[in-house]
Amino acid sequence: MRRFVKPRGWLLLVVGILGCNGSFPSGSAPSSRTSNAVISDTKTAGDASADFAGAKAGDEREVAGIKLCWCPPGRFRMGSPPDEPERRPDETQVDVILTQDFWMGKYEVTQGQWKRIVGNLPGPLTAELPAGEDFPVGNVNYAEAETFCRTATELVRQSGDLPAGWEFWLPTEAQWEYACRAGTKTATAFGDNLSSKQANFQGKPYNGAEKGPSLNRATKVGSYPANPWGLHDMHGNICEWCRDWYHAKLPGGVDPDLSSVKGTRNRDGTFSRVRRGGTWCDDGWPNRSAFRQRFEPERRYDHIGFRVVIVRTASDSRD
Ligand SMILES: [Ca+2]
Repeated sequence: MRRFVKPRGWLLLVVGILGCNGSFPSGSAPSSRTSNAVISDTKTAGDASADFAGAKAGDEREVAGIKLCWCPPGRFRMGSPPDEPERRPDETQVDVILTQDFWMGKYEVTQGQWKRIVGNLPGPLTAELPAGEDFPVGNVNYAEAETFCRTATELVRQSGDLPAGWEFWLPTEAQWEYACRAGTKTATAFGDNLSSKQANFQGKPYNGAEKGPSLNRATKVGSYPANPWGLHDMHGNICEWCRDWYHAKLPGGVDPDLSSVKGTRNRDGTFSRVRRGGTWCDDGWPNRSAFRQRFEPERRYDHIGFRVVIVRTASDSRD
């Protein structure tokens, strides 16, 4: 299992602000739905990997042919408020602090990237998921998505394009929602409603938005507007695997990572991982930033793919 590096000095300041239980003290909790807090990062002089880090939210770089956007450390309120239309009970809000900045894929992983890094596509194409270098990978199970991350890490280690202490991985659920929100507190990164002119989903708009097209299939990644940090298709197109096991209660606190903690059982006794973001075959409401879905890690579907993060790790070792 990946081990995170120890939080750096400024975390002490954050914990001091938030209190020992990680909750925001009365009066300091975010009250408007316009922005979340981004904590200014201070790179350690002499840090060998510092040059690899970004400077501000949305900075871009490319590694292994994968474009990435910088997500700074910060805190945010994960989940949806009680008055958000169409919200679900498993979205009860928690406060989260992410001490570790990270790179996140600007786009969903594409078929072209998969073929170049891993080889044959992991599952069949369909009428709704047609072939195309710039179309997302679908029909990929959780282990295969992990394999992509591991293989990409090894590839760029050899080429020297990825410094020690950084690895490709799937995002945690908290990282995913933090990046999806990109500083927003509204139901979506584009506001409190969503049109299928803004994201690839079935045409029924969310919360009174303008009606748009219903493609009922995947599109090339990046065909819809980016969120404030430069990330495309966090809402819609293909749904995205997260690293965590599904827990009915959202993980809060500091750097939550439930990838090794099995959570809520399915009716048949199995467990699911989390997937996020809605798809071309959903209506508008499941494309909200806080919407959560579960899926057993062994299974695959054409409308489920993933995007990568590059995170700081304590070592290059994995379990
Ligand atoms: Ca997506």
